[in-house]
Amino acid sequence: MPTVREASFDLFRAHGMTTMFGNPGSTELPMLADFPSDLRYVLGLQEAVVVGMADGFAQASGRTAIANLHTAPGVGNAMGAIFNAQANHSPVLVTAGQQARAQITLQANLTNRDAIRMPHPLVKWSYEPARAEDVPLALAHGAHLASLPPRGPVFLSLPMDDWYAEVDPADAAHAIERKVDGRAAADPAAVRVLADRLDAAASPVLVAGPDIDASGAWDLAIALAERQRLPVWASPATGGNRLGFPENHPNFRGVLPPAIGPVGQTLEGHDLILVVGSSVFPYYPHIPGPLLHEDSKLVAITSDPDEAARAPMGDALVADVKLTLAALLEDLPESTRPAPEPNPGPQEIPPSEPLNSSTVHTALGEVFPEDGIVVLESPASTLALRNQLRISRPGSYYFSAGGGLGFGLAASVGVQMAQPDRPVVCVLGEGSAQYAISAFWSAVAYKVPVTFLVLQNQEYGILKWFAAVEQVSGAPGLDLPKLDVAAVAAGYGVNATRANDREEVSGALAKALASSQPELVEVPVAAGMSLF
Ligand SMILES: Cc1ncc(C[n+]2csc(CCOP(=O)(O)OP(=O)(O)O)c2C)c(N)n1
Repeated sequence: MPTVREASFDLFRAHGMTTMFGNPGSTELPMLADFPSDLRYVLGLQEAVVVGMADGFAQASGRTAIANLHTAPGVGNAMGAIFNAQANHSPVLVTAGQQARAQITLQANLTNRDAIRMPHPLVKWSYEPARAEDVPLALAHGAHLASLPPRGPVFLSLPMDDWYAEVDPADAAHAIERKVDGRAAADPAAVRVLADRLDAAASPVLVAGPDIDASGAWDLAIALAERQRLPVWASPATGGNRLGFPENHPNFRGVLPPAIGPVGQTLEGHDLILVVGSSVFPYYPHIPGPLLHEDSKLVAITSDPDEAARAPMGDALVADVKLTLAALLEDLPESTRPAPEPNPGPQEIPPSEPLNSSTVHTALGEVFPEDGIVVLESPASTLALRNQLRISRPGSYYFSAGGGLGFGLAASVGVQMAQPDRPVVCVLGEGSAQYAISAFWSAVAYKVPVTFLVLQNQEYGILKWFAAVEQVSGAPGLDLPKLDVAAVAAGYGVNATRANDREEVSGALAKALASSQPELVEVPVAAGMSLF
């Protein structure tokens, strides 16, 4: 009879989940005993890093990733990262060890006494199996659910003595073999109606969201925009954990502002707004105004029923984004509308001393490889990076839709592990780097050759900008003098250097990109927001 452990590891293999991110404690050791050589364990030194790495790995590989945490305190440490994973629609199977069954009721030390409730409301499903022999089936349930739309994290609490129990081989084989396909196509009649509305519209526009990339619909979105001559806006950066459209394409207009009034104003003049693969909309901050101009109608295509249901305006079609765009294209003729105004491309940034973040991103653009990937967490320069780099290939941009800092540094390690043949550049503010700082250790330990670019503006720059928007003055805690990330990274074993002018920045980045080790370039930059 196979043990729970043997059956569970066979299940992981069957799902292609052969990389496990974790931070172990005594409650996890029985699971990890005699760890099989065909699986890979990636140690993170704090649980937020473990889940952040798994989030990046899941998104960049397109497969469910495992994050194995230490009972209640480990889950507690990971909560911010689990929040990010649900906002990113990232399929992560989070497991945590639990006290032995015989000692849960008496609440022995390390008992996660309300294990199932703890990660709510951030996970799609939270469970502790009723019997030890149910663990493989529960893991299968979790792995399938995490990868079904809307993708997202699930949680399993696993008592530490369960791994030795025996399971019925036939039951285990069923659990291991099952495949569940989650791509659901839209009703053809609804697609036909949408195609007719789009074709009949006088001035339609496309808003491209992250699920275009996640569902593999990149080329279809381009084909749709070109065939229907649609100008294209990226969904607001706040919710854009991935890009939905090439930002150097002639039809691309820019990134939508994230607040209610400005979104409505920006889309004014369009009688039909087609939102694909995004919520409507990831608003922030609160700048009120009409949701839409009175002459505008909106239709959203999303695989997430909740996104469809909670939208404050417009119609929605709940279905797989890729299948729906493919079906829509079949029903749509070449439009005779005039082509949209051409994309003006990046703005020239005048030289400044110290460097402006936009100039740093221009320098990055000069050396950024064709197949490069950016993982971004540099809040005051998010738009500058988007505007200067104009990333234009699928699977090339990752950002935290949840906004919880700590995603960027950790996720970049997972993204690079999932895409070992593509160069990954992780762009961080020096404040953001602190929330997952020990991910530098994992990058070094597993020789993950991320290029870290740290912008040192000695402040929480974006919060000063928010303070102005919110008309708040005199708030403490917004300055970060002399935070030396290069020195800290060096302490973890990262090759770290500083660059002070544009040539030094591009030179140091080119060198870092050519390295097969993690490398860090820290650049002192001017305070304030960089928008272009
Ligand atoms: C977990 C978490 N804590 C706090 C915040 C609030 N917050 C948003 S941006 C920011 C400052 C980030 O500073 P830095 O990385 O230096 O970037 P800058 O704004 O200067 O570009 C903070 C603290 C957050 N988003 N997430």
